[in-house]
Amino acid sequence: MKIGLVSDSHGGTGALDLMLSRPEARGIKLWLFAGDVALDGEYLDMVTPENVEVIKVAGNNDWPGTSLPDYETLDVAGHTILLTHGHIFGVNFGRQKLAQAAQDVGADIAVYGHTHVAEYTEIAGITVLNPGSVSRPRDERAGSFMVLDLVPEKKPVVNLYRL
Ligand SMILES: [Mn+2]
Repeated sequence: MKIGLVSDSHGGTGALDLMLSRPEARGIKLWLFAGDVALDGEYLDMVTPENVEVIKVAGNNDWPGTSLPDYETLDVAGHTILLTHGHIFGVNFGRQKLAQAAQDVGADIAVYGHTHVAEYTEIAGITVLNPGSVSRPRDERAGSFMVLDLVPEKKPVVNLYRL
């Protein structure tokens, strides 16, 4: 199953439109939006077809006007994903706490945002993913998103795309 990962659009809904226009984004039925800002997650939900699900969590810039959770744990295609913005796990200072939190909820994949820097790494057996910021990247000039391909019993396949 292909899952889109996107984060930190910060009002840049044009970047979300650009992302959705990309061939790599076609056919994705589940988007995970890792926060900042929540309204863009609602926009993504609005501009995708009805059978496309968007799951979103709160970012640090989504406080206090949101009822979104700080994290979600999802069982998808034989894998368990912890989705969170990451600020509550101090991701600017390392991803160990995040990996530990994933382990604590029985997740094998952690998806976060907040740093605006794309990352694909493994910490203590946890696949740790940051799709970067789709509209305000701090690693390269072009915004980014990821597509995660999940098959039960297999290692996740991860692709990063630049707009
Ligand atoms: Mn943030």
